[in-house]
Amino acid sequence: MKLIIANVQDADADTATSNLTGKGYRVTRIGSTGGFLRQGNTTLLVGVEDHQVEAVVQILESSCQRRMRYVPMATGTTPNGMNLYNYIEVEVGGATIFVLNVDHFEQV
Ligand code: 2BA
Repeated sequence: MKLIIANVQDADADTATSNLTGKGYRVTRIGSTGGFLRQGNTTLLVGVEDHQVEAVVQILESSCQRRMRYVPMATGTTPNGMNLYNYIEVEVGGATIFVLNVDHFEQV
């Protein structure tokens, strides 16, 4: 058995969850925050049999889009103390996926 941990953008979380549960996969959603952008994203946990991993990855791939984000980087201050910003462009997503071996699974 495998545990798939997928970090997706909030904008894709509903679509990804619906597409997974619609195919019979069980999903846990956790609200999370990216360490770089410090913006909210969503972590999905999906427990599956080994042979189902590829299908889940394909669903995530088709459910999640790449998007550009513009991140303000402070570059200095004006004489009256206002911050000056440059914006850097960052491409985020579709999904960041980890597949872990599960040693033991049971529901009691
Ligand atoms: P964040 O850490 O907020 O990163 C958002 C996006 O910023 C990343 O998109 C990447 O394009 C960029 N980025 C991240 N760290 C960077 C750096 N040191 N320098 C330049 N650009 C950087 P994604 O790669 O698609 O990642 C989206 C989110 O997935 C991440 O949000 C984080 O929450 C998670 N993630 C990505 N890789 C991870 C990893 N190896 N371990 C744990 N979480 C990860």
